[in-house]
Amino acid sequence: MARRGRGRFITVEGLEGAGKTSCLEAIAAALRMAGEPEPLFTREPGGTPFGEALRSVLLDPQYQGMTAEAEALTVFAARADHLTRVIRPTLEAGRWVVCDRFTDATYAYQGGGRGLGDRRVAELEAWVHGGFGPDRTLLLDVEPDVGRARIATRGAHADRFEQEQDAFFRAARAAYHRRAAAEPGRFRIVDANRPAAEVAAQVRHEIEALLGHGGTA
Ligand code: Z5A
Repeated sequence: MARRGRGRFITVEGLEGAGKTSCLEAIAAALRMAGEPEPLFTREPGGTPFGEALRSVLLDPQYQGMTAEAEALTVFAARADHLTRVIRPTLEAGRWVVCDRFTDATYAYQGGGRGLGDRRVAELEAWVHGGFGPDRTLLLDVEPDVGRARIATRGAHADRFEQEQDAFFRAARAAYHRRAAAEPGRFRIVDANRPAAEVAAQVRHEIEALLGHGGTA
């Protein structure tokens, strides 16, 4: 039997409350409909025991004074572990990986939101994963107010990022837009202000289109 080629690496990005969780379900449905094997679903920060431990630190409101530099380095420490132990081996084995956030989130939140700028993030990106990156990135683009109103209904305690002010999220969204404009071949922007069913339909369409272009490699 012929060995399957490298799996596809799909990332999902967007502000809080954009609907990334529903998007992951729509991706799974599209792949199932196409008869593709179940992908690996993972997330950042996180995806390994070490990465999940760092995620807890990053989200913990008691570390509110963490510097932008420390935050970026922590995110990339988790990513280095995740890439080496989970993402690359899974792709090499021919399986798709779908990741809830990846390095574009660092450009958005640390580069944009915290004001660290693109250059510092690019240096860490070059060190940690060089030319490696997602095959397709779905950016669920939501107005910060709309996203925040959605998560407000959850009733959980706000994490360290959720406690940020509107300016932080506007800067993060602008950074996402710059990333998408710079790499139109990789990004697909999904208007996530729309009803959930419409968002899911576009997500399924984007995955079907990717499969139509040699998805199983
Ligand atoms: N972070 C970082 O700073 N740097 C990095 O490099 C990385 C991450 C990788 C944790 O991420 C934090 O890490 C993140 C940035 C930082 N913090 N922030 N902000 P996360 O992915 O866990 O955090 P999140 O964005 O806060 O997740 P979230 O709030 O769960 O958002 P979501 O997954 O997009 O939302 P959801 O759970 O799918 O939906 C939220 C609710 O809205 C839910 O009740 C849905 O039923 C509802 N919903 C969803 N879509 C719709 C539509 N279309 N209409 C109506 N209602 C909807």
